[in-house]
Amino acid sequence: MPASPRELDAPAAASARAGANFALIKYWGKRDVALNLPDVGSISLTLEALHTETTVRFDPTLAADELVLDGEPAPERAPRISTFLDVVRERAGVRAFARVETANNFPTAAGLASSASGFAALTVAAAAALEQDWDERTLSELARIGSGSAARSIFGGFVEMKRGRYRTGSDSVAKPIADARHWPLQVAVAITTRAEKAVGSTEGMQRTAETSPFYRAWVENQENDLAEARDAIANKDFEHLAEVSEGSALAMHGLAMSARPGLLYFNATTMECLHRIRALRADGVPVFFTVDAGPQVKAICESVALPTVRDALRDVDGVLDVVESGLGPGAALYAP
Ligand code: 2P0
Repeated sequence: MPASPRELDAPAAASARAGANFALIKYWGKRDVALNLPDVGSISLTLEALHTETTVRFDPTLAADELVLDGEPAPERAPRISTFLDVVRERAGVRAFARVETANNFPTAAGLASSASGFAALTVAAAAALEQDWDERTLSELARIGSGSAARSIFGGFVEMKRGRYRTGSDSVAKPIADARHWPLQVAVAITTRAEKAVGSTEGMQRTAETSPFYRAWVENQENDLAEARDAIANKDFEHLAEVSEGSALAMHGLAMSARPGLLYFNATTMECLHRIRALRADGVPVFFTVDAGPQVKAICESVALPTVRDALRDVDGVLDVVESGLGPGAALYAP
């Protein structure tokens, strides 16, 4: 029997920062919905310029968990945070509600995966506030319960998320493959709309797994893509990484389109950007694309190509803005 939870005598707080990440080899589909266990592994880049800062304060006088997002109370998003904090409280053996203040330095609605950096920052901050000396593997496992992609933002640079085999999820964790200095790629994100996406990733993945006739083929092919991407990263083989990453992104979107009803995350500007990036690469510019569950386009390039890529994307009709970032570090505490 676990010991009964400890009451806090006084408030306990900590702050952490985590970079956003996006996958080159995509996560799409879960083998367990409650624990966010992925049906496929994934490989991602953690970003430097786009991050979330989160302060969590466990306070014995609070009657419920509270959430402040970008300076505004956000009670509609609090239940997801509360469910996650219940897991943290249970592991830490502590009973106290918390006030979570979290801010992104990029628009939450812009489709730049704020759940990944958000849950990674919250995990690291909550562990420190409750004086839990959890290792990075455990932090990654916990962050995954908040959001599948958050497991990856615990680490910096190039990161691989493991599918895992255990039903508990103890082996469904991320691990670093190479740090940002190994291959300092740059990213330019073309913002094509500021509207919230129509169907969130969680729902989109479920619909795909339940209704696409191609879902098993997607799962079976993933190990090949992961192995190719690992090799390309180890060898800094840009052309090879471009081919396997674009292939994974297009396969994910093709798969999502084959769900019933089909999921359409691209808009016309998204497609224009993809053609523009392919044309640049055909002209010898080292750049490739990826697209997540929304219409923004991420262009990944060698640093020498960044000005060319940025200007080309700005020039596409319908592109509202281009946000740039290098690769960044993993989630860490900071003094606010
Ligand atoms: C990825 N995405 O690998 C994929 C590709 C979006 C498209 O991980 O339900 O917000 O919380 O596990 O992590 C976004 O999915 O989904 C995502 P949940 P999450 O980056």
